Amino acid sequence: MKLYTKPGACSTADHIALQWTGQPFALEILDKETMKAPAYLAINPSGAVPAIVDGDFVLTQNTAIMGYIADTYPEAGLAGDGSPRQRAEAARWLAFVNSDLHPAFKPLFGPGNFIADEGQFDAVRDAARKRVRALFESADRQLAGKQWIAGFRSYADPYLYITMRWADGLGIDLSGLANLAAFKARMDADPAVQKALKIEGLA
Ligand SMILES: N[C@@H](CCC(=O)N[C@@H](CS)C(=O)NCC(=O)O)C(=O)O
Repeated sequence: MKLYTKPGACSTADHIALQWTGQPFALEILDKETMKAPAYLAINPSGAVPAIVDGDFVLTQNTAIMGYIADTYPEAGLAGDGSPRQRAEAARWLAFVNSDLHPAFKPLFGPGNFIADEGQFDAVRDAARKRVRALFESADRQLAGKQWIAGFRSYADPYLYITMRWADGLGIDLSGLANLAAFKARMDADPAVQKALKIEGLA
């Protein structure tokens, strides 16, 4: 299995998930130019990461890729113990990160994609910061008394972790969210996380 990633992007979450499996995999690290070059557009015409290629199977979309990794290596427990309930919990929190939290950052990364008037960029960014903070508050409540967002370690955790790194980089106020801070510290200390970050040049 080969993963295409861009350092620190949502694809780094898949990289961490693959490291957690302990299984061999290949990695291609892209940048903003190679992501839009013909060789990669042949794999993902939208020029976005992540993508994986496994033999003749090409897969895009982060949640599908996480599911594929989890199903390929069930012993890693990335979707829980295989019971319908744990699979649903893992999928629920993966969806929370991919469908709610990740898109909430988009106005911060590119306000011009949401409004043409540059004079309104700060207002768009402020609204996005509030939305992101509210979503992290909800994750913090979920993490009360838990080490991992689904209640057990799953593929949702590295994706949540990557969004926390984005929040750090953007200076989003996460003060007072102690459960989330403890989660981030746990991930920062994880050897597989450190390995993935080092390989992507982020450590
Ligand atoms: N719906 C896609 C979104 C993936 C996505 O937004 N990827 C970002 C990086 S986190 C990307 O590659 N954006 C295109 C770009 O940076 O040009 C998925 O879930 O995989």
